[in-house]
Amino acid sequence: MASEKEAALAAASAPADSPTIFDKIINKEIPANIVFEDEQVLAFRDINPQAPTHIIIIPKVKDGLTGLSQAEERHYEILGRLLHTAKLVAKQEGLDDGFRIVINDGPKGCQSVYHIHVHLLGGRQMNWPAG
Ligand code: IU
Repeated sequence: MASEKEAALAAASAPADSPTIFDKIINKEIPANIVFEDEQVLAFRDINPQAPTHIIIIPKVKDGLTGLSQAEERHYEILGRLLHTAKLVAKQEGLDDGFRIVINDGPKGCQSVYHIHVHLLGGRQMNWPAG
């Protein structure tokens, strides 16, 4: 199995709007533990959780947003919606003492799936600085 770094490098060279595994989750072609869904956004539990609560929040339409580094003015609404959804899900999950939001970008940011996503992590004490 490819290492996380190899997977990130392979994905980085993929065309901007190539489908990813997240499209299959959106289209319900593969199962995911979905915790929130509306017309624009989907949130599901990470298959490899790094905290007791680890949820991935994605836009249903990528619109070229493979990662945050590709953001344009037209993405303002969806970027805000992703963060606002993270807050709603944090509340839903009972993360009342705090949580962490992470957006990995590019190979050096350890991004492995090139469909923009927000990580919501909580349920334990976080450390700083992040690794
Ligand atoms: P990253 O920021 O691109 O590294 O995050 C991708 C995340 O998606 C990572 O935490 C994976 O565990 C997670 N994930 C998932 O939840 N379900 C999947 O089918 C796949 C990855 I592939």
